[in-house]
Amino acid sequence: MAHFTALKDFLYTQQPKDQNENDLSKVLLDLAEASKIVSKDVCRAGLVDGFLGAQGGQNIQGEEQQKLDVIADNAFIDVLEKGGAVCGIASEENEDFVSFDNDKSRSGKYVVLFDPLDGSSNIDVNVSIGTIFSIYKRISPSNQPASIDDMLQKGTAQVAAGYVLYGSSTMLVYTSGNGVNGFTLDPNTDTFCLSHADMKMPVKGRYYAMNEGNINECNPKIIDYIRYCQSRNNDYGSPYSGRYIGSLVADFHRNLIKGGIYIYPCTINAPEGRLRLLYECNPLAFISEQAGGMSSTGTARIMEIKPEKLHERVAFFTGSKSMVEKAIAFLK
Ligand code: AHM
Ligand code: MG
Repeated sequence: MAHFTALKDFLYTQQPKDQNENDLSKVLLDLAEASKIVSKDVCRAGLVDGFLGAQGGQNIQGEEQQKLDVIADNAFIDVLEKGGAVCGIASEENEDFVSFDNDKSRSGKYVVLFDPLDGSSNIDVNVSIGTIFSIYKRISPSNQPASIDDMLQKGTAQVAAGYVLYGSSTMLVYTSGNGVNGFTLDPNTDTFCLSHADMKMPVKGRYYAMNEGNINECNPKIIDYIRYCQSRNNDYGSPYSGRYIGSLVADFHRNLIKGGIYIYPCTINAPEGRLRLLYECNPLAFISEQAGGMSSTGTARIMEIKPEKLHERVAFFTGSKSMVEKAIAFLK
C-alpha cells in the first residue's frame, strides 16, 4: 500500500515552529480525536441502545435534537476542554457559549465554534452527516474566562476551519489559510492520512443543490436562477444535475471535488436564511475561498459579516466561483 502522511506529521511539517502554531496544531489534533469518537458512534448507531432517534428536547433554535447531536456535542466539548489549548467553545446545540474553567484551559489561546453533527435529519437513515468547525484566536485576556466577543468575530478572523464528513469513508478537510487538505480516516490504524492534497474547487461544475421543496417560498429571482440551472442555455449547454443530500457537509464536499453550487436562500419559513453563520457558513466560506471557490449571502461576502449573536442565520450561496457569481447576478 502507498505510504500516506498522517495528519499529525503533516501538521508538524506545515506549521512554523513557534508556540502559537504548535497550539493551533494541538486544537486540530484534538478535533480530529473527538471526530474519531463520533465516527465510531455514527458507525454503530443502529446497534447501541440510546443512539438513534430524537433526544426529546429542542435546541435553542427550536429544532428537535437527535440523541447523536447531543452525544457528538459532548464528545467535542469534553476533548477540547481536557486538551487545554482552547479557552471556550460555542456550539449549535448549546444556548450560550461555554468558557472552560480549569487551570490549563483558562490560558488556552483559541476558541472553537462548531456544529457537532450537521445533517440531523439524515442521522437515523444512514446518510452522510458531518461536523463543521471554526477556530479563532481569543481576543479576551489570557487567564480570564472566554467572552462573547471571542465568539462574535468576523469570518475573516478565522485562523483555521474544517469539517469531518462521516460518509462512505470518514474524511477530515481543513484549511489554516494556506490551501485546503483532506485526510481519510484509515479504520485499520485509526489514523487520518493525507489523501487529498491541496484541494481546488473547479471554477464551474454541473451540479446544483437546493431544497427545491422551498422554491415557491423564495424570492422569484431564485426561481429564475433555478430555471437557468435547468435550461440548455446555461454555461454548460445542458441542464445541470440536481443533487441535494440535505447534509450541508456532504453537498459541499461533492461540490468541492466535482464543482457545483449549493444554495439555501431566505424562505417564508426561514426569512433570515436557515443556516448558521458561525457554525456552518463561516467555516465553509473559508474553505471554499481557500480552494478557489466563493461564498456569499447573495449580496455580501460571508466572511465579512460582523456577527451580532451566536445563533445568527444567513442566506448561503457557496461553491464554484463562476456559478456563485452567476447566482448573485440573478439576484441583482
Ligand atoms: P442541522 O445542523 O440542524 O442539521 O441543519 C442544517 C442542515 C444542512 O445540513 C442541510 O443542508 C439543511 O439543514 C437541510 O435543511 P432542509 O431540511 O430545510 O432542506
Ligand atoms: Mg448544521
